Amino acid sequence: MKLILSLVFFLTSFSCAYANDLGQAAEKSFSFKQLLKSISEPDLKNLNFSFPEAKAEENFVLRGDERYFITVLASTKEERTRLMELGLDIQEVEGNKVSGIAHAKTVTLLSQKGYVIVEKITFSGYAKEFLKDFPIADSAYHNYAEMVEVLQAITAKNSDIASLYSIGKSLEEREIWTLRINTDAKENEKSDKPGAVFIGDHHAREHISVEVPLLHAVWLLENRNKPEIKNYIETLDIYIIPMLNPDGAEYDIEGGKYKWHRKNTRKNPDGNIGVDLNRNYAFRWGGAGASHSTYSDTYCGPSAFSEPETQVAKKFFESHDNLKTYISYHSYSELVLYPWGGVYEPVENEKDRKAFIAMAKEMADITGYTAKQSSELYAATGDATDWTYAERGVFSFTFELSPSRWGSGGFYPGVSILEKTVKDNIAAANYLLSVTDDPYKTIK
Ligand code: 0X9
Ligand code: ZN
Repeated sequence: MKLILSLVFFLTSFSCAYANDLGQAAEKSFSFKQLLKSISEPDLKNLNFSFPEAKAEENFVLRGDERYFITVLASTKEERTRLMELGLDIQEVEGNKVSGIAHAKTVTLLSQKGYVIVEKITFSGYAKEFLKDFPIADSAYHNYAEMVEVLQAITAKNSDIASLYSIGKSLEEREIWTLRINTDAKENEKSDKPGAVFIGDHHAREHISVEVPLLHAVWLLENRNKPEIKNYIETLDIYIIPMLNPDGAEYDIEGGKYKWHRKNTRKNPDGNIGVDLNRNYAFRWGGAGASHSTYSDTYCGPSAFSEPETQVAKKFFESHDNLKTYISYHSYSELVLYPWGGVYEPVENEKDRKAFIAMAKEMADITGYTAKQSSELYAATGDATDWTYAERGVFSFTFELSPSRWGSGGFYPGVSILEKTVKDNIAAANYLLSVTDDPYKTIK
């Protein structure tokens, strides 16, 4: 029975997923309200498959996963950076404790070095044996095919100002889709208008970082006639890339159970999977806060820009001279971070530093998040936003979206958190659009 159901589900989703024709997609329409409603209250009854004996949530231990969520004593940013280098993927900082994900080998290393590990837990999660999708309770989140479907539909409906194109392929050859909003230029055509970029999901398991830019795109196009939005659309060049790491995102949900997968799906020569895309950019690559161990979640890769996904991002930023602002979405912790991330020193250029702080504070006020220099958390080299600022002069921010803690859901907070997170972050992103014409006006 399970087999038949899974076959029916597979065929239905396969035919939907690959109905990649804009015309067909246009028949389906997605409204912001409807999407928000569906992400707030997933309509389990209307899904075209049923779950005979499966419960909504079923705990299990991820078999074969040698990682732990640990809490270690460490009180300074220097100590936190050192922990990152030893392979701990820090997620939370509270007083003299830091928590994050560590491979068993890192746990041993930390103990040998005398670090005090005060808590160590194995992963558990939702199990759904026959889905190749999000667990049912989180079905409102968009997987790759569903994201493409939404992007196609909204582009088709707004084809006078929106274009959808691939800026390159992932390692497993998935297209990295980009929705561009520009009244004059389409796809790769040159534009002299000031540009804003929003990128989600450098990190596979941070699925909420896909929802925010995706829903922002829907919202912008739906509200295109509001005077303020109309003005942004007419005067700016807006790029929304909701899923930079599609292979990782799909791998994380494959089998309907979360794998806590962060990196891309590179098979390293020793068999360990993945390179951390947010350690793979070239600026100060491989230094502070990056791990050179393939088993670590913060493995920076064999060389800078070794990965197709970061190469695609590099090419994208290098081929557009007009880009002024950028948000790289991550989760979780509720932070608005600005450069530098790789060193503790502040940005040298005073005007830039002041503008960074002014913009970050404003966006933190709007979202209720906390603004700080990235390296206050821990130093990490090879991240996206240091590179885009250093090499391309783009005012670049890393957002750590909701929730604030592992205990409130961490990477997998469920659907209840989505509505507020999406709405607050659309407001913050719109603020960034409002200053993209001249980021320095924030300090005038
Ligand atoms: O470590 C990262 O790549 C980002 N945090 S996450 O939990 N989403 O992985 C933060 C990057 C910010 N940069 C620095 N702290 N340097
Ligand atoms: Zn991240």
